[in-house]
Amino acid sequence: MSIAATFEIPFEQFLDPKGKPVKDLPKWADKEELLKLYKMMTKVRVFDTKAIALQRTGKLGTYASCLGHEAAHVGIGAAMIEEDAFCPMYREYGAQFMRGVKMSEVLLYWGGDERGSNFSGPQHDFPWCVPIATQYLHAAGSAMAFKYRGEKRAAVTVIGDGGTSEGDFYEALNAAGAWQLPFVGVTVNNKWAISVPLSKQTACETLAQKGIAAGMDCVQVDGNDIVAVRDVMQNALHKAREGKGPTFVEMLTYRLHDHTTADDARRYRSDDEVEAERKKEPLIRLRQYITDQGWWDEDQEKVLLEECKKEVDAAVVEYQSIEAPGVEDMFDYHFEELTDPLSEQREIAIKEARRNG
Ligand SMILES: Cc1ncc(C[n+]2csc(CCOP(=O)(O)OP(=O)(O)O)c2C)c(N)n1
Repeated sequence: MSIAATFEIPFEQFLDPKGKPVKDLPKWADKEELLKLYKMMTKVRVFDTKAIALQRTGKLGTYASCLGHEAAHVGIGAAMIEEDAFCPMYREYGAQFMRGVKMSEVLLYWGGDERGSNFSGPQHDFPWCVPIATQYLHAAGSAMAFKYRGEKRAAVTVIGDGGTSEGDFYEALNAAGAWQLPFVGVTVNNKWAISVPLSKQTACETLAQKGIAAGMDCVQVDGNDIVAVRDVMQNALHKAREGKGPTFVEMLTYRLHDHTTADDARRYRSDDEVEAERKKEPLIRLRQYITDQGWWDEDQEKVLLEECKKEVDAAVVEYQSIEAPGVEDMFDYHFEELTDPLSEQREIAIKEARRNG
């Protein structure tokens, strides 16, 4: 038997877990840029910690933490341009803050108010997508529209490792590959899909290789190394906007918090595993690198944490001061026209809401 085809999956990393460069950093990774990325990752972490505290004290419905994913998310956002479209799942706040989504909007959404998805910043981005994998189809569809209209824009979407087992995921990749769409699909491989470990999810050696079957360039990246994430994303996006086809990117990272605040990961993950992964988390290594360069010190760190805390606290005040939507919204935004029984129910709901204050 001869070989019909062979494939390789490249792996990209610039900073090792201790913040030491494994090769020369790309030109764009200068002091100004790396400090900007570090500050944003820190802001995301402070926000995440506060959001969990809000949920624990009954001020948010539930919340999906992004602890440990800061480099993956901020790196994605940093590589995108305004004209691109982002189709997120439900925990990519770092990418969204980079694109102008407000912290108070994220809080509003997890507080159970759909108006949080009406972003004041990016008007072309999609709302959070909790049904796993459907966002991949939204991105493929958007990318198809960009190509059809001859626009130099790309659609970016994110899915978890578990999500790559879904049919929608494969269908979107197939369409993006077959039609050579300006599409960049990311899988943030955090090793767990709630309680299902990667080893039970797939027999694939890498998730990146799932894109090979769709005929697209595939790459695996150290998702805790923001330099690698941003660089790979920048290249993939440039290629997409130039009409040179889609890319599928696997980012290796780890979910350091529970899946959401409704879950207790201690029931299925060992403390040893989590502690080993904590040592590789993204903020430690970038802080070490910028400190080694003489660009960062403890005093700057203290000032930054104070600034982030203030900004997050202000967002919480803003979130808490937004008046709850009227009960009529659930009728007005679901139906073009109300049938008689629904109109009646709408009136009853309004009266009841008034009566209960
Ligand atoms: C279509 C669909 N099936 C099941 C669920 C329930 N569900 C919510 S999150 C989740 C696991 C997702 O894991 P993964 O894709 O690895 O992403 P992660 O949350 O770990 O980042 C599941 C099964 C859902 N939201 N949508």
